[in-house]
Amino acid sequence: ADAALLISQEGAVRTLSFNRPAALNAFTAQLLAQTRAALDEAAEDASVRAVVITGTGRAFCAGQDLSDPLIKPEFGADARPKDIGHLLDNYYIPLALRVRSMPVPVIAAVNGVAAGAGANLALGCDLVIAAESASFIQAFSKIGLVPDCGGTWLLTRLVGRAKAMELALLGDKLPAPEAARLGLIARVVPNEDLAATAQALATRLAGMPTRALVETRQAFDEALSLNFEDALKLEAVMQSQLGFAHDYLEGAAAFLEKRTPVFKDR
Ligand code: T3D
Repeated sequence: ADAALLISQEGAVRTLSFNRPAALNAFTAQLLAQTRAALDEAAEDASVRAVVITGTGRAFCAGQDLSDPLIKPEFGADARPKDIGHLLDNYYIPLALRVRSMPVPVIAAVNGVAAGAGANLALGCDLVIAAESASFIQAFSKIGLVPDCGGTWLLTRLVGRAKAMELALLGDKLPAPEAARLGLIARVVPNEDLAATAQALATRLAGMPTRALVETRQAFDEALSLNFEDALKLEAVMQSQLGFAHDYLEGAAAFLEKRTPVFKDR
């Protein structure tokens, strides 16, 4: 139970819990590496059809651990910018890309404060739900940095430039209910319901046609930089591939036969 990352599985749902509650689950290099390795493992494990990411204690994740001994000693007065780049190249970028390329849907169950890279890692997940008392803080500007872990890309697209700039420049705490109203996250639930809601949503997604869900994520991401006609063409390419897959045949047949489908593609 002393592990910085707890890993559990219930049915087809793998849950990863950041577990450094005394430091509000801030990311050390070790926790970042463990999270990425756990996602790699979940990606390779055919028994996993959905992943939930959450935190223990009163925080989801306070972002980079600003006292991480693995990183801090490397910060000489002149070397700091280069070393932050190193940290991003080696830990944050691969982790953010890993989340966004998982072969199964990823749900962030934001149980408490999510700051800096912790906030943006959550926002990069496929479905973000939060406890009523949770909050999101773009803490970067306060320590002289830009939003990272995808923040520049995600925030502007999720809430538009005006709100994105307000959140990023001021770095104020955004309560979860307000985040849901803005469309930054999908929904807010009572604190005591968060874990069960996340598990139920993940279980539901795990029973759905996984490939279609994952290609939907990919299509949405790609469509952001396509014109309408090219988006239509991309949909057609994906649809024609999915049309030959087991899950479409099963889904359509089950509908016509008025029975419950059993999906298995991944
Ligand atoms: O090198 C780089 O910086 C690269 C960049 C990477 C990306 C980033 O994520 S940059 C952003 C880093 N994160 C922050 O700046 C957030 C810092 N934390 C806070 O602003 C506050 O802790 C919160 C708003 C998140 C919560 O406030 P509050 O009042 O509820 O709790 P607290 O008392 O501040 O924190 C409780 C403990 O957690 C405290 O330790 P203590 O005094 O009880 O021993 C605090 O130091 C520790 N803690 C919280 N956040 C971090 C942290 N320790 C290390 N790093 C943290 N980020």
